[in-house]
Amino acid sequence: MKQRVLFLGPPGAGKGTQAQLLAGSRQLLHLSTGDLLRAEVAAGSALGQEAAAVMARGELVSDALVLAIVRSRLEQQAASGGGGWLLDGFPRNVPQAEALESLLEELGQQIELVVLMELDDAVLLQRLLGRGREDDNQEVIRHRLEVYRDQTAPLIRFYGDRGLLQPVDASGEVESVSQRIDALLG
Ligand code: B4P
Repeated sequence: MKQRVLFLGPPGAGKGTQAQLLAGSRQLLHLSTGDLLRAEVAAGSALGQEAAAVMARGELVSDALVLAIVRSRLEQQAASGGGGWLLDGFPRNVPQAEALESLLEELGQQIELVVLMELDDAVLLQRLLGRGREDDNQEVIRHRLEVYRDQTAPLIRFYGDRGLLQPVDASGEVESVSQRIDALLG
């Protein structure tokens, strides 16, 4: 069974929804940089204050900040005996992906699968408007989609070249998408 997995895909593809389900059923550590950043914002920490305005504009928070969060969680897990993990929403650009490679090399770990969740823009927009989070208004969503195309989509090639990428149709019921992803983990 593959147990070191990344979830890649545009905003609203359902990365968070599916990662949570899969992490629960396979007992993997679920690391969502989006959730971790929102928790910092809610706590009013210095880190959260730095992230809040950037997130509200639909842009990417600084690599250094996000990397520090991921590093501390993965190191913590490795120190407490290791185990599988599921990274949701990270990496989001090539520098983050390169930094993750170095970190995993330090930890003696490897990515086993990258799930690419694919969905039409019209459905993404519909789902995000339905969710109604603070950064889910038309204008910000459009900007997040542009940021995805410019900065995150190059990771499709990055992981494709490494033979790790598996595209998944992210349309339809949550349960159907979940079954498609589950089959990829073996
Ligand atoms: P994220 O928290 O990662 O959120 P997302 O990409 O918008 O959504 P996701 O794809 O997880 O969709 P979800 O399951 O919630 O990012 C938010 C912000 O955080 C970024 O814009 C950025 O500023 C910052 N950030 C995060 N990581 C970063 C990083 N590494 N570097 C820099 N900045 C970073 O699903 C969306 C909606 O669809 C939900 O309402 C859900 O219920 C619904 N849904 C899901 N599956 C469905 C289905 N099959 N059918 C119908 N509805 C469905």
